[in-house]
Amino acid sequence: MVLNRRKFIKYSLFSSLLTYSAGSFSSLYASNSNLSLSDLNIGSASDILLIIDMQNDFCPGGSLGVKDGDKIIKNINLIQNKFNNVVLTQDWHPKDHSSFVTEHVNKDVFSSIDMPYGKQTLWPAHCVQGTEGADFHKDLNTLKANTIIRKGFRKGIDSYSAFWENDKVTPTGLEGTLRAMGVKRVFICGLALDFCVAYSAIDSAIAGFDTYVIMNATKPVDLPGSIEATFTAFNKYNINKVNL
Ligand code: VGL
Ligand code: ZN
Repeated sequence: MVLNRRKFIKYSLFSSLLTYSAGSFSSLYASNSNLSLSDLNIGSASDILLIIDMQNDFCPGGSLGVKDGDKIIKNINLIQNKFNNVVLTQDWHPKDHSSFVTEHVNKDVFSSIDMPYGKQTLWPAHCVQGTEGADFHKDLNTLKANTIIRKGFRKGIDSYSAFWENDKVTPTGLEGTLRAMGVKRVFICGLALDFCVAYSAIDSAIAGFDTYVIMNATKPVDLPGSIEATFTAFNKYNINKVNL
């Protein structure tokens, strides 16, 4: 995605964290933990791998393509082999979804508007139900997943988190599914680190699951302030950073 930073600073979703200064992201982003998946004895019935939104529109060439978004697929497929429980999420919007900038008059892409449930970033149209952009990337192994959670399919509500829509009252059903399965630890990878991965990790931690984000199997959109806000939230909610 091509972003004009100066233009988007004033539109940051994270308006309370407008301390953006050029160059701060790469150093923040590089501050991964030394924790390795191989130290954590993963793969029991109480561990789940949650793979967020590995769809064509979030990969290079897609309408909301994340830089190098496709480069993490190799690691994601390797990681899947270590888990017995795998859940995929799929952003799944109607073609007139209210988060699309095309549904609003005189609004810029990546600006934000007030929705009944709070601030909402306006995105280019993406992941429209039944289109190629909404399909999983062809290199992603989708055979291992036992559950696919679709989100964002209600016209008036966006959904970043795999657990709750952005109104924070409409559940996706994932929490109940994980509880019924006896899941205790949730490992999260996919796209994008600073939006759907971050919101999913926060809701996972709030739900009481031990939550890990696999840093070398995720990539950020990187709007001004978004990575910094993500890591601040990871500290606040005791979300662990881990590497393959
Ligand atoms: C996402 C923006 C809009 C994501 C989904 O998967 O991070 N970002 N819809
Ligand atoms: Zn979306």
